[in-house]
Amino acid sequence: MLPTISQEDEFALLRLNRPEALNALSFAIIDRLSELVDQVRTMPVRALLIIGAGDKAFCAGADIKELMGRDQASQKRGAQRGQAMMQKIAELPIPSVALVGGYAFGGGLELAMACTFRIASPKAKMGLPEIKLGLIPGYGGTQRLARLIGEARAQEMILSGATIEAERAERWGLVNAIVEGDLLSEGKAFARRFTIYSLPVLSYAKEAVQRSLDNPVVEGLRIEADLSTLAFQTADASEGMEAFAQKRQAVFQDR
Ligand code: CO8
Repeated sequence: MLPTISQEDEFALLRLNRPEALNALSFAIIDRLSELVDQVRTMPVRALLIIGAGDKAFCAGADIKELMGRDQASQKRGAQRGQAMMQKIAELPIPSVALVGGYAFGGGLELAMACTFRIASPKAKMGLPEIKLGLIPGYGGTQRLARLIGEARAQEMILSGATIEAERAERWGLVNAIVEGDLLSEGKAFARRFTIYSLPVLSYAKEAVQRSLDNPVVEGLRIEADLSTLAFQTADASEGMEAFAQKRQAVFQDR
């Protein structure tokens, strides 16, 4: 079945819905995800959570059976479709959290890496095993993994196709936290550490950090000066500073 979106509390919850194939990403699923991410932009939500159906997998990657026998042109278009969908997630103004409850392999890990954060259950297993198929990652993995964990570890994972356990993923900075218990409740609790703040200010902060990775530091500092000025001009900045001076809790209104 295709993925679904729903609103739970202040969150958009995107659920991969193909447990019988460990939530593998067919092209129909990628296209649906792309539509759903567009929909998220219109929802009155403060963060996006992405979860896989079933207790075995977040997502086992691109649908390998569908990839077989494709010609060069359709392979390239396919990679670009997956990349574009994941880039849409990365560029959302609200933060996103991948809830990795089991396997996150190949395109599944790439989907998780397109999110702002990843939290994992202790049994989660992650990897980019494309090399074992005679392939390399095609949905952003070669770009995002090194940015997250550094070149040497990214090369180690991509060139060996090795699976890493949740514990090592946390140590390497691939996941933000390992959580026991119900993954969705834990995901909401994790996200509430930042969704309590002003949404426009959160989006400026997220954008400034993201753009630091694509720009030389001098250009990044210019971007930071611009975005921090935009944040400074919000009513929420006035409220936050006033609340500090008055020794009370700030009440942000997303403006
Ligand atoms: N694609 C299609 N079907 C899958 C996939 C997948 N990626 N992963 C699992 N499935 C299916 C299995 O075929 C099986 O179906 P069936 O019951 O009909 O045989 C069902 O899900 C259950 O899987 P297993 O029986 O294999 O479950 P296990 O618990 O034994 O093993 C594993 C779980 C270890 C996760 C195993 O399923 C596995 O290794 N899966 C493949 C992981 C992988 O290699 N992922 C990377 C895929 S390539 C990719 O993501 C990017 C490619 C480049 C993109 C460019 C595209 C244009």
